[in-house]
Order: sequence, then structure tokens, then C-alpha cells
Amino acid sequence: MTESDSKAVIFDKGQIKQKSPPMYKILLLNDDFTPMEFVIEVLKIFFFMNQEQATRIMLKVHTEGVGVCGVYPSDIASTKVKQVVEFARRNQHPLRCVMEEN
Ligand code: TYC
Repeated sequence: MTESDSKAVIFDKGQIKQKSPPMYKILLLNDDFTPMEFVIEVLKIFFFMNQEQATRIMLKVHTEGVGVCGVYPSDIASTKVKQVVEFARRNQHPLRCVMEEN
């Protein structure tokens, strides 16, 4: 466990304040081949978005090159990245998904 993972800070007077865990953004990156509909499905399945939210994020990634699909603690973020990449590869799409400390 690293220092930044520690769960609590103890102050001079002995008060204990819970420290929130480090958070990670999950980013989707644009490419020229993955179908828009597939990206929308990924956002609905793995990030629990509705059609409207998923379409908005997909179009942001398509036009700007990158977009945030969620912010999670380390273990949840890395599991989701793996699941998204595996789902994309299984469907033969080159979709890229990465995590970055917030
Ligand atoms: N640019 C892709 C297309 O025109 C769509 C796309 C959007 C791909 C978002 C990846 O993360 C992505 N079919």
C-alpha cells in the first residue's frame, strides 16, 4: 500500500479524518474504425449511460479526440478499462480506453 492510498489522516488533537482514495479518470480515445454505435453501446453497458448521455460523450470523443467516461478508484477503473478493451477486441474493433490519475 502506498502513502497516497492511506485511508486516514490523524491531526494534532487526535482527530481522525477519513481521506478519500485517489481517483482515476477513464478516457476513451478516438479512432477512424470503431463504429459510433459500438462506442455508444460501450458507454451504456460499462458506464450505465442512457442513449442521450452516451451519444453526447461519443460525439465529444469523435470530434475532440478524447473524452472522460467516468471517475473511479484505482481497482474499479482498471477493471473497467480491461473489460472495455476486451469487449472491443472480441468484436474486432481497435477502440482504445485508458485510465489517468484525476
Ligand atoms: N471516429 C469513429 C467513427 O467515425 C467513432 C468513434 C468515436 C471511435 C469514439 C472511437 O472512442 C471513439 N466511426
